[in-house]
Amino acid sequence: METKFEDYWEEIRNEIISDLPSYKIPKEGIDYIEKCINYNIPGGKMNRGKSVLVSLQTILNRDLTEDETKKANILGWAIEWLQALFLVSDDLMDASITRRGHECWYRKEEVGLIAVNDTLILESCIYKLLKKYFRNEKYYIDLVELFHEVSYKTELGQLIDLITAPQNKVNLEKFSMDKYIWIVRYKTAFYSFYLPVALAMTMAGVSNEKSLKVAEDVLIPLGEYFQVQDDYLDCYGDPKVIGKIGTDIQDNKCSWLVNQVLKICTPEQKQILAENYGQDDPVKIQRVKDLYKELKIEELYKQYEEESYKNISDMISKVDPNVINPDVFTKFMNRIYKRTK
Ligand code: GPP
Ligand code: MG
Ligand code: MG
Ligand code: MG
Repeated sequence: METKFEDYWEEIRNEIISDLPSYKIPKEGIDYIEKCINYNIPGGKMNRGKSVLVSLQTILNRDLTEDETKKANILGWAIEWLQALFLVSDDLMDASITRRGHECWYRKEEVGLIAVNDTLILESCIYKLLKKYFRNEKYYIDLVELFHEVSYKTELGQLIDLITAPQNKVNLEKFSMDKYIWIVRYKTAFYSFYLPVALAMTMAGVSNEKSLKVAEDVLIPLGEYFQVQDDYLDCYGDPKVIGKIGTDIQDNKCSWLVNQVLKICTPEQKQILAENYGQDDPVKIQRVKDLYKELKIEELYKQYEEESYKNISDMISKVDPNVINPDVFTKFMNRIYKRTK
C-alpha cells in the first residue's frame, strides 16, 4: 500500500520527542512539548505539506523512489511545522478565538503567554528535522536558507499587517490596495506557495536563480489570490467549515474587503466605516457588514475570483516547460480555486 503524507507524522513526532531526554529536560517538559505538538501541528488542510511531493513528482515526471517520497514528505511536514508556529503566534497577535475547530492554543489555561516560547521551540524543531534527514545531502544548506529567508519575509509581512491595524486607532488613510498586496505577498504567499515548490525544485536539482524566479512570478500572485480568499472567508465563511471565527473587522485589518469599500464608497459611507471599523462591538461589526452588503462587496469578490483565475492561468501558459513543468502551478491553483475552507 502506498504511504500517505499523514503516515509520516508518527515518525517525525517521535524524532522530536525521543530526542528530548538527551537534554535531561524534566518529564513535565516532555509532556508539555508533546501536547503542544499534538495540538498544533496536525489537523490542518495540509495543502502546503502535501504539495511538496506532488511538485517533485511533476518536476521529475517519473515514479519516485521510496527515499525521495519520504524526503519530500518530511519537507512537507517541515512546512506544516512552520505554518503551525506562525498560526500559534498569529492567533495570539490577532486575538483569535478558535483555530481548526478548537480553542486557540494561547487561550488554554495552562498556556497563555508561554505560547510565545512554544513558537520558538516549534521553530527550532524544523531545523532539527532538516538536520536529521538532510544533513548529508549536498542541497542541505539550500533547504536551511530557504526556510530562513521565507520565514523572514513572512515575519516582515506580519509586521506590516499588524502596524497597519493598530488596536482601537482606526485610520483608514493607512490602508491602500498597494500596501494590501505587499502585505499578503509577504505574510502568506512566500511560505504557503513559493516555499513548497522551491523545496521540491531544490530536491530535484533544478533550482537556480532563473528557475526560482519563474516559480516565484507565478506562485506569489497565486498566494495573493489565496489570501484574498482568506479575507473573504473571514467575513463570509462558515466558522464550522473554516474552523476559525473571523476577527478582521474588529481587529482593524487592512483586508481585501475594506480596501474594496474604500475604492468605491461615498464620503458618507467612509464616515460610517470610520465610526464602526476596528472595534470589538457586535453592533459596529454588523454595521460594517451591512455596508459591505450595500456596496455589493461579495459580488466584487466573485468577479475578482474569476479574473484572478484567468490571469494566473495566462501566466502559467507562458511558463517555459524547459525551465519547469507548468503543471506544478496548475495543480496548485486547482487545489484552491473557489475554496470554501
Ligand atoms: C495569515 O494572516 C498570515 C499568517 C498566518 C502568517 C503569520 C505570520 C507570522 C510571522 C506570525 P491571517 O491573520 O489572515 O490568518 P488567519 O485568518 O488564519 O488568522
Ligand atoms: Mg494575522
Ligand atoms: Mg489571524
Ligand atoms: Mg485571515
